[in-house]
Amino acid sequence: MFCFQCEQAAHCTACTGKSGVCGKSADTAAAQDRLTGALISYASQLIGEGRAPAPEQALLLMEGLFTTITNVNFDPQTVDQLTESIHAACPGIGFDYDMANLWHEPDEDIRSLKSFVLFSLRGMAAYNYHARVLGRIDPELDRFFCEALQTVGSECSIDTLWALVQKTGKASYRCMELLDAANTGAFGQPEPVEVPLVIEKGPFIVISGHDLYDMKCLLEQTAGKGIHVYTHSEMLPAHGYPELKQKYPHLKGNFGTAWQNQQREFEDIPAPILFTTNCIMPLRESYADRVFTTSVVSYPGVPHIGPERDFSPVIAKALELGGYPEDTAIPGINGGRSVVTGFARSAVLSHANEIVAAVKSGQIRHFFLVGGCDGTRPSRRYYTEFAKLTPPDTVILTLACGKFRLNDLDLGTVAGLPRILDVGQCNDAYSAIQIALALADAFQCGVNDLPLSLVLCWFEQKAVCILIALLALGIQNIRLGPTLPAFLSPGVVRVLQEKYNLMAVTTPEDDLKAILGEG
Ligand code: FSO
Ligand code: SF4
Repeated sequence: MFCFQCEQAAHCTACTGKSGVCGKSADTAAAQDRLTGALISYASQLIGEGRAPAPEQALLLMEGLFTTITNVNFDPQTVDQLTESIHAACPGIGFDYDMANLWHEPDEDIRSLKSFVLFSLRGMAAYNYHARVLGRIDPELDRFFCEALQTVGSECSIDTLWALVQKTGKASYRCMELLDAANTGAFGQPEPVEVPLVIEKGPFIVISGHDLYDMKCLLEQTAGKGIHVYTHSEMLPAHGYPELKQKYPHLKGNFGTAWQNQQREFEDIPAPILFTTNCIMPLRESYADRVFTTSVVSYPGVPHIGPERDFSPVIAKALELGGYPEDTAIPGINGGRSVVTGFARSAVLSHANEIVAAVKSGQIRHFFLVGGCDGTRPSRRYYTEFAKLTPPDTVILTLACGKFRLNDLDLGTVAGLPRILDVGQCNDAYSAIQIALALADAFQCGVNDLPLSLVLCWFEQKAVCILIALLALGIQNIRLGPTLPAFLSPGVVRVLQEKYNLMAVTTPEDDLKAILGEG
């Protein structure tokens, strides 16, 4: 197998053995390559027809790309079924693109740029899919996916690929915008909310992943059944949406922390766990009989809830297991009893005047965006340390599952606001960008001239598509860690450094001094 799409890539190079660091088998990796090859050929055929793909064709493309994201699908059979669906959808297809052409491309910069685009498309497809299930479709965007896939499968120059990187970044931003419109249109503008971390006694269900439509379906089907629902990892920001939180009082709180702690946190859990998207990890015996998947997630032997979203088996499992006999605080959340989320753009910008006044009067000196994906590498302690070291006259915006590195820190308030503001999921990077644009507008300067620094952590391909969007928007001076992507060649990194001053994180102390000009 060959895979280097995530931050865990073996030896910071690539996973090449019998299985990847994530637990993906060589069989699954081969099936995902076959699927991607079929998607490239399918997209090329659709582009050849000279029109945007029909909605059902675009949905198939999004499902296919989403399926290959890290920690989504561990089952080669279901991956192969998707490949067969693509073949059935375009019987005229001659042969599929061979991914070995990309992985073994002799020019490392070409391989790097094509991989950067392909992995971004995978992340973007996830956001596009979430928007799509809520009824938001952009045919131009669908057409772009086809164009970009076709280019990845074609011979082209470095200049063409750099231009494609820029276009992909813009399309990624558009995907996030579409999803923001879908989520806020369906569930309202998020509001700040304190989310309990204590699990109340009695039957409950834990729902993980990013899909708010799945969340709504589960809440509807569990209403009035004496079952409580708890979010896990990236589902935490669901509590901020009025149409979810206020309508369904049995949405009680949050269970656990970031994805990489799930095997420990789910040990002997007396409740079912529903994975709606990444990040599912290889299952441990103590909870393997109570895991369910839906949508694009698939794991061998795990019951899968189909597109009709009938969660009856999950509900039956919750009633059978019965939950905890008493209210229970789950170990691993540093003993905290609640966390706060819901500081998306509308909530933060409702304080825009106070924030601007506080910056002008010197009460707030600097803003940091510290967030992104969490992961297993011990060096990710950097982000907790960084947050702890930030001075009291600064504000930290955070988002995605990287927030669990810092969202239980008690950093107090500044100018009447909590010093840590949780903007939401990874896709809510869009919301963070809107906050930055509004501040730039208020100060009549560019985003790069604001007292704002981005200190990001990445893990999988949604973070890749956020990075490519930030670069396309011209955002400079991003600090990225804990390591730089293995798929970025030294030549590509050099250009990104020259053009955007993109840099790797160093130590919290040194980075903070450099940012605040205290070096
Ligand atoms: Fe985390 Fe996993 Fe949201 Fe990623 S849960 S690592 S960026 O999937 O998607 O932040
Ligand atoms: Fe390795 Fe990451 Fe690929 Fe898994 S997804 S095989 S850990 S590079």
